[in-house]
Amino acid sequence: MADVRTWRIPGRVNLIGEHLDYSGGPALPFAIDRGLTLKARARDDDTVNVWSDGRKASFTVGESTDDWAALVAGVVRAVPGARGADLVVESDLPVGAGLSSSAALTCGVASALDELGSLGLSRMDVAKASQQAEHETSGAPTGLMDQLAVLHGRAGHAVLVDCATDPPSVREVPIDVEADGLALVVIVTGASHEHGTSGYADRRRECEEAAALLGLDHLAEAGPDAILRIEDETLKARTRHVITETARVRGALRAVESGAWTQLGTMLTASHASLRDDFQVSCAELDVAVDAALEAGALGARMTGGGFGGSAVALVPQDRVRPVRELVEQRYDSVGWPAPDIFVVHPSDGARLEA
Ligand code: GAF
Repeated sequence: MADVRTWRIPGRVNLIGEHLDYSGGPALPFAIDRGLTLKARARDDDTVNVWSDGRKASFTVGESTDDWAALVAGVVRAVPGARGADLVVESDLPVGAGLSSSAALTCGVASALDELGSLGLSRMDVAKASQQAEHETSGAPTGLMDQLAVLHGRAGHAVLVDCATDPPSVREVPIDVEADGLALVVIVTGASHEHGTSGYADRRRECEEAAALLGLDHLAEAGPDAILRIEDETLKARTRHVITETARVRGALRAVESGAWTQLGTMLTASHASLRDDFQVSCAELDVAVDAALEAGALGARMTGGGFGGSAVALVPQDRVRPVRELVEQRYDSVGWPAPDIFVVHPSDGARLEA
């Protein structure tokens, strides 16, 4: 019987730099202390068995499926040389919460297939196979930020992912909000979030259209004057988000590096306003969570991830975490929404082989 290898793959929170990866811009995500455990064992045939949440799916290497394991089958197809395997997935990461449960699953499966078959893939190869599986399975033309955060995360660090180059560059950035009495709080709104059917693809198309009008390969290359050169109000607003968000990431990076938390908070909140008003990817549940967190004492708060539901992140003095939780819950309750899941996260290690 082949050895069982155990992988731990985290989810991620994006601190700032939203909807920039596919436009050639920067993002500053970090891996979190919630994620997936994947147990993997090589088989000597071409069958892949997957167990998760009390369910089992089986398929042959190269096959597509349309059941819950479709994403796993997509990864097996995207990893050249993949062989049969038994895979058991356990998760403490809420699914569909904008915390990259899909990237954790796809990167975990690709990493396991690589290791079981001694395929010699780099982390960038794993990230790209994972992205390909996501594109083919969900139809959402996502960027590479999530995969790179999940793979390159490191405890006590954020991951600066700069998509100005292909492949993107990745740099670890130390971050320690707790030393200064602060916490990073995630609010899982419970509002549904599905990039395959949301406006994600529309936003990407709009950014590409704006870049083409400006004669650029990628919209994040645009200078401030670009807004004056676009007449269409929608494309102008999308461009304004990309330009201002790119500048905010640069500012946030300086704030993180110097521990200027009040400034960081201001940039997080400005990022939310831009995503809500210019990029139009927020929703009522996210806006209520952000407003309540700020009202209860957060230094800053914003939606995180692709939006249209999912989660918000707030930078909160430790003695205000409870008031933030109570006010968000109260606001949700007052409009009849289910209670959100609210928890503190810590920048954590990326995907790793545990045993
Ligand atoms: C989703 C995508 F998967 C990422 O690539 C990124 O575009 C993000 O939305 C928005 O910043 O998580």
